[in-house]
Parts: sequence; C-alpha cells; structure tokens
Amino acid sequence: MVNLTRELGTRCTVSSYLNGDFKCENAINGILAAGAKNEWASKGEKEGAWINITFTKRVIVYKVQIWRRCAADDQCRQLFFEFSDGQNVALSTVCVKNRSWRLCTDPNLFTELNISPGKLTNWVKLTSYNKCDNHAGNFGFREVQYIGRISI
Ligand SMILES: [Ca+2]
Repeated sequence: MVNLTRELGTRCTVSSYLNGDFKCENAINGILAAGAKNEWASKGEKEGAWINITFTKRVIVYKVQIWRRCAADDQCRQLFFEFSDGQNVALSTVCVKNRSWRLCTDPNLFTELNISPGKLTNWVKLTSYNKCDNHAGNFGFREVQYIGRISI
C-alpha cells in the first residue's frame, strides 16, 4: 500500500477556508506542523465542513490518517466519507479536550481510521459531523492522508 495523497498528484477543494493562509492545499502538503500555511481551516464551520481530494488515477482506499487542528472547538466526533461510486461510510473519532501543545506539534500524534472493505474511487469527500463543543470554531485539519493502492 502507498500514501495515495503523497504519491499521486491530487486536487483539493473545500467548503470554505478561513483566509489565504489556511487553504485546502495546506491539508495535503506533507507538513504536519500547525500554523498558517500548514493547515486547512474552514471559515467558522463545524458540522458540515468538507474537504474533497481528487486523485489523478483510480484508487482503492483502505485507510485515512488525520492530523487534527489543536483546539477542541475545531474538532468533531464523526467523519463521513463519500466516494465517487456513490458508496459512503461514517467513522467515529474522539474529541481531544482543551488546547494541547502536543496535539499541535507532535507529528506522531495522528488518528488512523480503517475503511473496510476498501473503496474503489476517483475522489474522497470527507465531511465533519457532531461537533466536540459549543464554542465557535473553524473546523479543519493539519493534514489528511489516504492510504491504499492504485487500481489496475
Ligand atoms: Ca499540512
């Protein structure tokens, strides 16, 4: 299996972005650190914020790895994945409470979710559901990586 997000050229679109320092491309640039130009952050969105990554080849996706934004109010409990063939899957995650410097800075601290069975697709749209707290926030990710293989 390979890191599809890194190995294949990809195109990225999002529901919104906070400003020019927090665009979609920052979530697939390979930089795992937090901060401007490293993260995608939506503009005040929580539930319903989405990021769509289109691959240059048809792939089979087995796994997603996410690096969160650091604030509790920028996270959600559930991620909903849609694929180009119309299939979809919802996966639960956990809310990391309070602002955590480790969450913001540690590249080894990420969440890995298995997509089983693997999905044959040209793109993956990831939507956030069930926000972690009631404060205003800007949902987003430091990085999103899809793991799988190129379809023959
Ligand atoms: Ca990044």
